[in-house]
Amino acid sequence: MITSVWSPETLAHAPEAEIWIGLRTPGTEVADRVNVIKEALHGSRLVEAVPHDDRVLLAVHEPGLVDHLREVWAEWERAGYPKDHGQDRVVPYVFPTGAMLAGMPARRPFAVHGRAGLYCYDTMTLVGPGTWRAARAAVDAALTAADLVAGGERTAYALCRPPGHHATPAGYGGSCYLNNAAIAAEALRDHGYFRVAVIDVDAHHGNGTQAIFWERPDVFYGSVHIDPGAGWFPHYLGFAEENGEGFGRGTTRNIPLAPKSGDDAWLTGVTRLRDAIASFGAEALVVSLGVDAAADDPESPLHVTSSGYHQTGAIIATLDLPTVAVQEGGYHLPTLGGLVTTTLRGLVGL
Ligand code: SP5
Ligand code: ZN
Repeated sequence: MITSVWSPETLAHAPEAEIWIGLRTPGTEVADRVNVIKEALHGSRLVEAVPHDDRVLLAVHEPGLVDHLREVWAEWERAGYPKDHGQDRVVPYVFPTGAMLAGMPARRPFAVHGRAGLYCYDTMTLVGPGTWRAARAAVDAALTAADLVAGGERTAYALCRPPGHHATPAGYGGSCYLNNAAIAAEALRDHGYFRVAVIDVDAHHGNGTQAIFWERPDVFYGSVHIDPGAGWFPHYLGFAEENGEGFGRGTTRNIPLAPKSGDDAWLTGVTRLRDAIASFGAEALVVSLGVDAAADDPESPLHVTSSGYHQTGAIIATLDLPTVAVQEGGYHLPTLGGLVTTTLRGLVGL
């Protein structure tokens, strides 16, 4: 029904924990997510990601972030934090935000535990031995799916993990390291699609994707998500007033929903985004496909049903555009695979 792209390397990232309000809590973004989605895709064509160079990756992210993610775990281990302190993941304790710097220039910290906060904006998103390999393989999956669509396939799905939509030009957080969806959008631009849209149906606002395309007139970003103003991640961004700036004014659209919203409000939101993308005149589409707005999902209070996800796909399909779907969130392992495949079926008219 659809070609899906995955990589065994995406299993290498094992965050094990999320530090939330200082507490070590079990990680929700687990490697088994890949296995259950892959199982649910049985019967459809599944190909392995093709390695790509860093060109499109570096069009989206600052080289400092990319170098940091590539190196920091090895530096952490070499400096002895696992052996001497019992901390086997990179966890920052100081963040060089405006609150600290007050506009003054920051020095590059000598200590790795100082440097750990340089590109990281929360304590939830740990870096371990397999993090870089998995995040980089997810980028290859997104790029391979974009290649398939540019090569004539109408729809391709990238089983990316770790997810990406919270990763900003120079920052990681929200269980995301590299922004797979933004990289797919940039790749489609590169392949000659003049105007590209990202429709983000993950339960959370994709602050990273929004940041990357904030001033871009050629890439539309639209998201329906749990209202950050009701107390949900990413807390600081994702409000209806955010519409882009500069040349990008009007090419960002946010539809925050109240906790406990179900299919009706959700599908109205998806339809509004569909209409906005049609008026924008997109020639190709990226779907940031999180399924964590489902009722059973532990990470959001939204109540979208399986039928709601099928309809989500079907509404997006009425845009009739070459489409790359990129996996984002979705954390309830027993239903995750079915929610993803039902959305994909809606997307291809099945
Ligand atoms: C890609 C994606 O869906 N990222 C989700 C990021 C939201 N995580 C915020 C978690 C807030 C605290 N959750 C409490 C449970 C602690 N394990
Ligand atoms: Zn999410």
